[in-house]
Amino acid sequence: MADLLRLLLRVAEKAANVARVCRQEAPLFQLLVQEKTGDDKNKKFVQDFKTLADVVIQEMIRHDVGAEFPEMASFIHGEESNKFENGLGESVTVTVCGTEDETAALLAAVLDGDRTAASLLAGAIHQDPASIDAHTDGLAVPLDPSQLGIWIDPIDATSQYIEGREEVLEEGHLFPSGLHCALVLIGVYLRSTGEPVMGVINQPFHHKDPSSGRWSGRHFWGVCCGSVRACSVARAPPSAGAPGLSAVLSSSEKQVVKDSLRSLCGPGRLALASGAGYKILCVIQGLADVYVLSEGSTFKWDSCAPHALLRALGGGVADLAAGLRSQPTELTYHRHHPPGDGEQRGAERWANHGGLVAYRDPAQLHTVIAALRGKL
Ligand code: 2IP
Ligand code: CA
Repeated sequence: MADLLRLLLRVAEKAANVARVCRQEAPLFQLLVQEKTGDDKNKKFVQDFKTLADVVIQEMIRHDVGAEFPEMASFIHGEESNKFENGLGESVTVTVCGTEDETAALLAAVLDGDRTAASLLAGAIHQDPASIDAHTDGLAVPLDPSQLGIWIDPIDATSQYIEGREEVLEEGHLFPSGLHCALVLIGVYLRSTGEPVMGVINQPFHHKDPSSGRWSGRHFWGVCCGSVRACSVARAPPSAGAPGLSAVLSSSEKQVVKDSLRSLCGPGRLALASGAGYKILCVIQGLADVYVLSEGSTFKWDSCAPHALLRALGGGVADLAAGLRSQPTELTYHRHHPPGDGEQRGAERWANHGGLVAYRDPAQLHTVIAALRGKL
């Protein structure tokens, strides 16, 4: 299944191209940042353009993976539904068609006849990505496609993607917000147990060429199944001689969690950052030791891909509430929560309800849980 990994790296790069094109091409960018208010909201297509871009990316991944691995086609999930209603009240199901022209015609129907925007978007979807140098040669992955399912987050950290603030990143440093927080996340899990076994993360906006103004991205991958543990990121060395651990949290985290972790971590070792995927990526890269979230505000599509990379590095993503109640258990991806509860509707069914702790070192997971026990 190293072929699946290479395919996912390629489709993630295509997704990153679509994300970049939507910001670089003026007709698409205008749609992306338009404020929907009052009358305008009713005149324009009902869902916003960002949702359409998400759906298009999600459908493109479904199309490409389904073509090569038909056994997986009905187990490829994401946040969005592909049913749209345009300004005329017509319902359109967005799919990726056989040709660029057909896809453009379909998108034009959703975009209320905006052919320029539809053609630009279709062009990006049907373009072959630049070849990816992923160093996966010799990797053997003992998995069968009929055992696997996929979670896609086409663009995580939407608000940062739309706001578009540009940062010049420095290697080894965490940057709390900006375009670099937007990530394409594709995670693969085992249908039987829900374990995440393969993950691909693409960061579309990593470096901006000062002369051309063009962005280039970078990617990360990991595989963890049976005895195979492989990751494009080297294991971060333990924070040598540092007094405590370091943590990254959402800026909207509860005060009691911020306070508890601030005293656990020591001065200057608690950061706030945007994007659930970006925060887990910070842990993967060793920019923070743990990411703690006490709310059920992330979803399976946010955590599946980066979780696979953390497992490949000897860490994981645990359910915080379960850990506080009894034992830490790893998040799983095959069932909605709570199983069989008819009251959980839509996206909420797929929330990581108990919050989470992402970690590289299991000892640090236990330290965090001990520090929060009795406080939430
Ligand atoms: C969001 C996004 C947010 C995050 C939230 C995710 O996904 O990553 O940034 O909140 O949990 O579900 P926070 O930044 O406070 O951690 P999306 O942008 O795809 O909706
Ligand atoms: Ca998300």
